[in-house]
Amino acid sequence: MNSLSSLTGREILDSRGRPTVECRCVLSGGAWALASVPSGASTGSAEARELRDGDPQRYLGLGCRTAAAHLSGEIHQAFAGRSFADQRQFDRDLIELDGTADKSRLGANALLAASLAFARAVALDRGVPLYDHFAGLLGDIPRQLPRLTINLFSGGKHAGGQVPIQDVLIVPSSAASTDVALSQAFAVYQAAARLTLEKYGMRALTADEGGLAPPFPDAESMLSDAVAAIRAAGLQPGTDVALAVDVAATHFYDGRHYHWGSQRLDSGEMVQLLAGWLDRFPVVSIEDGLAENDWSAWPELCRCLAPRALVLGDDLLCTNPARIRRAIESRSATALLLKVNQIGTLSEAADALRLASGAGWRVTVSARSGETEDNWLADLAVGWSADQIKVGSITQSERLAKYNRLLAIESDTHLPLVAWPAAPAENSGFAP
Ligand code: 2PG
Ligand code: MG
Repeated sequence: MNSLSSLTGREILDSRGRPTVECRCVLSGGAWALASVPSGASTGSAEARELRDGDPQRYLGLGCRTAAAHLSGEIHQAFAGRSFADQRQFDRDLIELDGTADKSRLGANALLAASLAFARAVALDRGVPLYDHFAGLLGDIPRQLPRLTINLFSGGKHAGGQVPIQDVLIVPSSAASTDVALSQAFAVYQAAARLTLEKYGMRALTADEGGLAPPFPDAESMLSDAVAAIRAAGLQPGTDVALAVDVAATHFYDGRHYHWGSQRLDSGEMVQLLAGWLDRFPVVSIEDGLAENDWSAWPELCRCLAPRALVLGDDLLCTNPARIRRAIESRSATALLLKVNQIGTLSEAADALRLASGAGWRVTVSARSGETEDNWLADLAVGWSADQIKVGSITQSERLAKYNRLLAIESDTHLPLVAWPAAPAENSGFAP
């Protein structure tokens, strides 16, 4: 491989107008690439730490000038002129240079920007598509395209908290291609926007990821409105289009109780509430149904939901191999939500993916609520043959960058779209 000539960091803005980090990586042969990193709002406490400037006079302390300066300064100094055997060596050296367990010294945002920009520059240098290069990091080839899970309705931290849960997503479960899945998502989204206007008397206001966010009276209205929108779009709920939910329960848990409207639910009651949804709605995946540290209740959640729905861990797992191992051993989940910036380097995210797949879990590659127009996530989901991808809604360009890239990859590769784990209509108690 050509040696690395330079790394340069820059502060740029994400889809919420908040600073984030972009890195430019130049190789000695002339190949160069940019990559930028996303940022969450409903973050898990075990996530690697973004470095923020903390100056209250500027972007409420959220500036990323220090992280960007580390890229152009210390990281560049340590890496320029060197050759790396592979991505793993590059990432290992980044982690060693930082020297902290949570990447807080140089910043997980700086480290991930470097890790991604290096991968993209090497792919360009090799003359291969980024998805092929990502697959090569696992010693694999791309085998399938991920099934889309698309944000329709939003609540929780992404929508001002009008309902406790964060997202109701649609899953075009029988679509044979990304192209068809997106056209179905458009039809359902339009129907949902009309329904919002009729039922709540307001234009379609959207949340951080473009999901519609009317004043739902409760979480179950989000599910029944989603079913109504699927029907109004001329599609069959549960057969053509199923539902996924990100409960994001960490964010309404006080350590003992879940604050559910005016109710206080204990863990067992929360599990029963979610299990009841599977009988009444075509829900095929439940993410963070319990809080990230409510470990003792997760096995019960798994027993009650699986195999009818995926039990997907986000805050619970934080793309962290140690937490994933614990969840596998305690049978606490059946699927991993993989967010590369939760762990901070590509190689560690690859380790997380290997662990989860090795346990027979499904994997959803996910964007963050604060995104940029960069589209590497689509290549990652294809290269790592993820089962699902979660990008957000279909109305904002930082989301469309990923969907459009998936469309391009689909037409270039003709890879098959992965089947949903089981036909939802057969598998769930929900009668369409
Ligand atoms: C999530 C993500 C994306 P955030 O909880 O799954 O929807 O949100 O990036 O705010 O953590
Ligand atoms: Mg989540």
